Amino acid sequence: MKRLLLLVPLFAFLASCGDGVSPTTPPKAPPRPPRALTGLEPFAPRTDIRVGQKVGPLVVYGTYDDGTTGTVNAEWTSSDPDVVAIDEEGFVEAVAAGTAVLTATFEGFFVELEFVVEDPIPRSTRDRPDDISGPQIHFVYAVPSDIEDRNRDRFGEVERSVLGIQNWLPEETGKRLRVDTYQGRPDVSFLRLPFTRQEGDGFNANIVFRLRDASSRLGLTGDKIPVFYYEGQVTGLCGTALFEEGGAVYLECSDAELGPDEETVSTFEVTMVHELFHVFGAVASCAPNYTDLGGGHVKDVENDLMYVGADRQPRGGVTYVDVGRDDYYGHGRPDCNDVSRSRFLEPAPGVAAGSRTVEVRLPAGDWPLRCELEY
Ligand SMILES: [Ca+2]
Ligand SMILES: [Ca+2]
Ligand SMILES: [Zn+2]
Repeated sequence: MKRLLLLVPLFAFLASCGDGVSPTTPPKAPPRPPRALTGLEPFAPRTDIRVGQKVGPLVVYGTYDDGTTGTVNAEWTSSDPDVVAIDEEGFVEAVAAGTAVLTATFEGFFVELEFVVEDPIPRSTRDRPDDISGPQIHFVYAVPSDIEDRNRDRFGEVERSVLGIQNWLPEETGKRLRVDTYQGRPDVSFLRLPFTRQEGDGFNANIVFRLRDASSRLGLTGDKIPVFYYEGQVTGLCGTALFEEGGAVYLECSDAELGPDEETVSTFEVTMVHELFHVFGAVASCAPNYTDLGGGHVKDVENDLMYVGADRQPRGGVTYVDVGRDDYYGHGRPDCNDVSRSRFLEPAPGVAAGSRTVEVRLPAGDWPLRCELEY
């Protein structure tokens, strides 16, 4: 009895769905899926990495026939896990120098990414022999005593940041920094600091004095100014400069990538140039658009490199060096500081000011920055 009751509705259901059971009921079209997968697009933060470096997570976007995209839960495999390994969360680790192809598969589609792994750049904790004589800017990767060393010197982030600056600045000005180099590459120093991240935060803008003092361990020789990428935060500030003595950029100020590549500058590169211009004496009170807010900026155009960082606004993109060439760069007045005369700049061969190939990728909200100039 029970059995029969159960079977009857089930049979009725099957019959109504069956093909041709009743000639008066046309066969039902199968439900159309809302969209069909047409391909996969992979994303990696970068594919040129160095031994010991971890990047990720890798992400795979599905592309669909209705023009939409969405992340999919693809499966990754490495052609050579002894060169590039990938974990369950999609994080890639460079194991040894070489190349490896990572393949993502999902629902019958696959897509590949080739990774190139190089050995890390040798670390240096001392000023190495100089390629050039005279005034130079010396870049330092500085890490508080209690903070994880993220190897930004060894993994090439600082070097790419410097090269990005050296490509961008000439397009704006025709000049580049006189950078301390060793065997043709930026002579970047690593500096483990004698204070903690929290102590560093407590120093506020005065941290730049502490950084300068700590850099005595690098044994800098000659007419060099140390500038620091600092692995920590100074609440409310992205950078600080000390006239003729040093400058610092605080890496917790933004989520932007340090040294994305040599043809792109982002928050940290533009901020570093801003601080360097303070180091070189900008902006002097004789500038027509001068404001003493933050220790000497301009107040006329918010796209200006030296625009006062009084308010964070959701801007981004192009940044100009001294709009109108009247305040701090290239005005030529003998009685007012002109950064174009700085001994730390030199003509960049073969680059015309005004040409633009380097992309300025400032995330919205990262500019104007907050900065203080110390004396
Ligand atoms: Ca050197
Ligand atoms: Ca101006
Ligand atoms: Zn400033």
